[in-house]
Amino acid sequence: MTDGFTSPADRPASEARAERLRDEIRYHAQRYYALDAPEISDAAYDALVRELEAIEAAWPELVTTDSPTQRVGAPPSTQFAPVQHARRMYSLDNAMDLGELDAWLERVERETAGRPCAYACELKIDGSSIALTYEDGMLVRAATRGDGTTGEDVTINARTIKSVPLRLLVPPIGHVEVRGEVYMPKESFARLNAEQDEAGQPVFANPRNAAAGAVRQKDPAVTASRDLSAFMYQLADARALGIESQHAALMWLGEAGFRVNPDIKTCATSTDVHAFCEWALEVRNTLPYEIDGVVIKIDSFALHDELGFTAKAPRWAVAFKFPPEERTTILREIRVQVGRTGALTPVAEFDPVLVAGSTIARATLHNEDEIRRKGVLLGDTIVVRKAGDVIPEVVGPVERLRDGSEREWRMPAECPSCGGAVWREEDEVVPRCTNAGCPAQRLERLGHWASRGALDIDGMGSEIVSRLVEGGLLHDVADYYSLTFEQLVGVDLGRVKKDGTPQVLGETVAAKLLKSIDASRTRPLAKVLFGLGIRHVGSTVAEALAAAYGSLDDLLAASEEDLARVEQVGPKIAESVRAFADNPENVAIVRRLQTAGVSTAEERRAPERPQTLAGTTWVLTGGLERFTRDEAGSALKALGAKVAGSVSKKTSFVVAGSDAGSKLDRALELGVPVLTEADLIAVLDTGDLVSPGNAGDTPSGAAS
Ligand code: 3BA
Repeated sequence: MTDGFTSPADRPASEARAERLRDEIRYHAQRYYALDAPEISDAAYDALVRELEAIEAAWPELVTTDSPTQRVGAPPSTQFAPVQHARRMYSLDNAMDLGELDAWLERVERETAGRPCAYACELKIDGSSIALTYEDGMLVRAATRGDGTTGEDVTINARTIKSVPLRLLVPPIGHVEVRGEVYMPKESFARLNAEQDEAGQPVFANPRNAAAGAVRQKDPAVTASRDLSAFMYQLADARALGIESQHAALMWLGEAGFRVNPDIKTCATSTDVHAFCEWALEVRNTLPYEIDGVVIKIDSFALHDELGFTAKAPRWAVAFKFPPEERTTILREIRVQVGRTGALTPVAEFDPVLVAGSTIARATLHNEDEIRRKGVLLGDTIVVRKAGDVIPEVVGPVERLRDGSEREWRMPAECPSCGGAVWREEDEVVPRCTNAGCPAQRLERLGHWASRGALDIDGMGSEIVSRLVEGGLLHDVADYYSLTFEQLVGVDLGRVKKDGTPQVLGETVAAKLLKSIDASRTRPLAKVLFGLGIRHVGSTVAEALAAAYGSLDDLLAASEEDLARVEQVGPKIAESVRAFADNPENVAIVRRLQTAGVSTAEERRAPERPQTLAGTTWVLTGGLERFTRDEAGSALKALGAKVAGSVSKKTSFVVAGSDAGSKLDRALELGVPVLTEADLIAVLDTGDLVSPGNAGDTPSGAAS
């Protein structure tokens, strides 16, 4: 022990320290597990737990039953049904550096002395553990880890994850349980957080919290929209299937249809294990998902039995944890950005630093409260990192490095773009510029309309948009649709060419832009809705509203109460949509968009016809006059019929056109009713099997 609390004389100090640590850990565990809103880094949290563990190891009598060390994981919530794990889901012991890893490797080598011992090395995916149960090859249950003994039944949500097979690709075998990690790819994490920020919702600290949150959604549709994936790495009861090693278990999982991380390696020596860890550290930033270490497992299951478990974790596995990538830099400036809804967002600008694979120089500070909470001052040395390896984030100041020249930052009282009044509503954390004509807001609104997630006007980047605004060609989003070739050609791009002449928009680019603008006329309603930039209407809410109303006109006519009844739409969103619809300027823009041919209604699919022909099988033969055989086949299928290529005893009807050959002969031979094209048309028109003319009789079981 190195913490100084182990000598007998220190017992009272240790006890007091342990008590404080427990309180602190409990507090942060709640922030982390229950609220998905951690206040300290995972590394700092781990450090607190380890310090407490060290004290408790030295003073076993100080261990209390309610100590956070006495249980692993989160308390099960009441929202999902509890699931008792058939076999406990252990946790992993951590090796925080190469020294601790070596200590583990040495112990293992000692305990397995004389026998060949290989190590199965895997990347440690930063996600949320899941256990999947299959009965006779079918997925019957998905459970979170919970406290390792009892998890939560999240089956309906897990079923939305495409890499979770709903049935196994191997021949059905009674009962199979597999375990692994559900995660959110870095890119999806960044997108989700951008959306959360946009909607004024708290952002997720890392992809693990985002994945855990997504798996525990009340509405599986929300889970489905979060783009989760899963890697499986454990097969419970593998040995009942004759599988004797981790490596073989992973192969089996792959064959059974699970996603298995390809970057696995079986290492013969501790040198090889080291090399794998170094390699993982190197590729870490190039992977599309977040990893926070390497898991090293003894390959042979026979050796697992020998080594067994501690109270919390297997002795035959260890997690080598990567050090968090944090860097220090100097905070030079806090600039205020004006969003398209007028929201003023402070953005930290600091000396560029290389973190997790790329150089960052700015990070959003979200709002003034956040700056106070973090306690950063202008000129501070700050610790920065990337949340989930993606999003630049200011962790906090290094207060000891202050020299007194640092200054506190205040939100300006006027909009930095237009000088307009700034107003902060009581229940909001962000102040807003209240000037609807604010040029910064207008620019953002116009750029948003053209952006990928909205109307996706290819080539219409923020640069060109601002030039068009400056040139007086664009005021609002409807103006995009009246732009002409003559107006676009020659627009000053604000740059000079090598020869010193100003660069202007050329004919090719102008033509391309007009084509892109034209293509944007037929985007789905949800994109239009999102593009309008109604407050609190992010892309997910836009999808829900589009699905519920089908047209912009119906949506804008809806009452607040009616709107609030839509799934995922609360009173705040309903109020905001209503306020948008009540503003005549907005209505005028919508009308102009419609006049310009922008589609504001969902293409209504023809309502599905009743499946009156379900259970019947049809064969079409010979030439038809009114349609091709394919068309006739599709029409039959639309009523639930099956269409086959050859006549058998199972055929319900044969439709014989002109020059029908052997299929007709076979039908007559088997006594299958034969219909004419006229009969077929009658069936398709009515959806019913009306007395088929020359067939004479209607087979039993067919609808009349
Ligand atoms: N392997 C996480 N536990 C893991 C089976 C043991 C294990 C993990 C692992 C216990 C990863 C603890 C939760 C748990 C299944 C218990 C991995 C990863 N192996 N590759 C050794 O990639 N995050 N986590 N999961 N049982």
